[in-house]
Amino acid sequence: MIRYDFQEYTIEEVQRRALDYYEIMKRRRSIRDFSERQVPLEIIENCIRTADTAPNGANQHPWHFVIISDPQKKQQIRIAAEKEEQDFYASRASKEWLEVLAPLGTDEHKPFLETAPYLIAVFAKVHGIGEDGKRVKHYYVNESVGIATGLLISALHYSGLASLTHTPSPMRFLNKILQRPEQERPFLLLVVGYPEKDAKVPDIQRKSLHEISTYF
Ligand code: IYR
Repeated sequence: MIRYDFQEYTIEEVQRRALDYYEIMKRRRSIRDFSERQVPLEIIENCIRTADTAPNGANQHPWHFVIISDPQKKQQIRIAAEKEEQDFYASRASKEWLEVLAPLGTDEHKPFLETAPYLIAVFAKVHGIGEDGKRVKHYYVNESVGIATGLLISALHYSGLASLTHTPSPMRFLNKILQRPEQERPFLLLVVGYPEKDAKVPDIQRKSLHEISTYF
């Protein structure tokens, strides 16, 4: 064990920081109208470093991030994703599912997969591989990768970039295109960049505190 270097603030500072962070984060929106504006790779790398600070099962870091900026790879991903999405919107999604999606205005066209400067494919390592080639069990994989992805989205937004969590389903095609091993399960595809000048977002509201919480 080593001593924890906790950063202490006065309670007034803590109050201000909590509010400041909320003020920043409440402006985050998932966007679908991306511009082609380029973003330095270093920014993406630092946000991924933040993701890797996530608490995770047995400190096994059961995640892998693939950063995609190559136009050919992006095109391959778009073609494969749109194929799945065509099936999804035409037949696989239930009527109930399509009804709740309607206010978001989504469809099977995913041009942003080629327009945005980066796609980050997040993979969950379902199990590890030991030096002897045997399986190493991983713990709380979904929770860990979900938290890491949340931190990543938050870091990207705080840095000043926009993102979209995109989940073509099924998305096993990502293993093939991105040459990832079978024990890595695609978790989601994050689209990252700047919004187009006149980017539009659905007119939807967040919930109030009393709707999402209870106190004892
Ligand atoms: N994966 C599809 C459908 C979709 C599903 C949910 I749940 C959303 O919140 C948004 C979209 C798509 O990306 O269009």
